[in-house]
Amino acid sequence: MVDDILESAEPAAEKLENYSGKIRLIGQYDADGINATAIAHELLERLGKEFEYEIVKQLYEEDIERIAGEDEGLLFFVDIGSGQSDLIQKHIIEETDKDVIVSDHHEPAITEEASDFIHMNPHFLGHDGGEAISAAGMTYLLAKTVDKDNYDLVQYALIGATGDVQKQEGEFIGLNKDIAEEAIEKGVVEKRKGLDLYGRTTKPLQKSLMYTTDPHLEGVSNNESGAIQLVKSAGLDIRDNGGFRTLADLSEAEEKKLINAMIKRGYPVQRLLNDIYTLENGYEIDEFSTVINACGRLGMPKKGVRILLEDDLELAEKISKKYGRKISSSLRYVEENQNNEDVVYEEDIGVIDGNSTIDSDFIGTVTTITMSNGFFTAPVVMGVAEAEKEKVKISSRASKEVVEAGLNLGDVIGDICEELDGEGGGHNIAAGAKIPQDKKEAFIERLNSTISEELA
Ligand SMILES: [Mn+2]
Repeated sequence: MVDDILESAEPAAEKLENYSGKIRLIGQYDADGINATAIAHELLERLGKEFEYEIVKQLYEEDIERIAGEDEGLLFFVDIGSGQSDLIQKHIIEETDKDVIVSDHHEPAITEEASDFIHMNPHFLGHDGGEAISAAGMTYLLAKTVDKDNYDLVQYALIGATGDVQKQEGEFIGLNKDIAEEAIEKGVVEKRKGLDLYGRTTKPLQKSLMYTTDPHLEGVSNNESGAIQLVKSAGLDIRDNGGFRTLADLSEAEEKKLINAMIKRGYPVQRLLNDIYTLENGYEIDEFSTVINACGRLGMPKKGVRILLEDDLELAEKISKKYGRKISSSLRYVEENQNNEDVVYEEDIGVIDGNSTIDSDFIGTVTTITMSNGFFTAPVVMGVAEAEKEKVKISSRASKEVVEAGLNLGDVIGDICEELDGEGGGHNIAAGAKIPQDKKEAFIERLNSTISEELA
């Protein structure tokens, strides 16, 4: 199935192999972009090329004009560029004699024919760039087209796809599935069935269990002492030297004991079992992708490239702690303002106004957490935080129940954005937007009234 992508990567592979000047690599700052950058970085090193690289958060017109003026003659964009392909065509192709390669999976702004540069994108081949393959996957297949010995970079393709939430109900689908099978076959990742609970790698085991409410675990859901009791009844220690153990800290045999104890109580454990992927460095893929994502969120995306390429687990641990502290302080702001109705309030939707206190890179995580931990009872929660260029970033989440009842939050947000001069959209359960700062109140009102109408 990946054959068409491998074939479509040939012009890019040839260009990279034959190009003798200096190259500029430009990647996007999320987990997928950082993994794609790591693959491209390694590819260029292996080819012995001279190159510079940068990781950007956005690619505005002025960024493209700036890049058009850089010294390098070949510009290599990963996980960014398709959405700006019209601007690349205009400012780089038509105004300079530079060459461009884009390896991306976002919706292309112009067709392949209208791009007078090498534009790799799964949409051109009829694949879904949302779920079937990430930019790290595209760039991995490009590296393999250059030299099939580059297969050792395959784990980055999967970490990137995981970061872009491409797994569906825990499983890789589409081209990612083929890539995952290859990775397992090569022994680069291990796959087994395990309990797919919230916080598997990050929360104390008893918390993961008590937060499980779908399916309801009688005596354990929302009941911490009941959860601890379950762990003990399975003959497992709740702590080790490092403090509380997470589900991921259990050995496979211990996890089986826990599963058996749950089956004995008649819990529908089957519904909680999913594929768990473990990397060679011992990290589970979801957790590792969170760490790489955190590097970008903390404004240190190049550290992510270093963690990946040098397997610097000490740095990974440091970043992970730092990220955890930043989330805790954001959540503290929400708690401290629980009774301040200008900041946190609940009508038909729950609202968190992060103002300038919650970083726009953290508002999404805060919204997800307050949606899942019962802080709000509303079926839709939104967070808003100041972003660059006099805009605000909006993050919203819907409960499973209202989505199952037919709500598509992505469509709702998309429609409001059209009315209010914003940009946004997303999925049925999670969506985001950027709107002008002075439209913030109007946006909240519109979302609130739309949700109350939809649910009436
Ligand atoms: Mn991506």
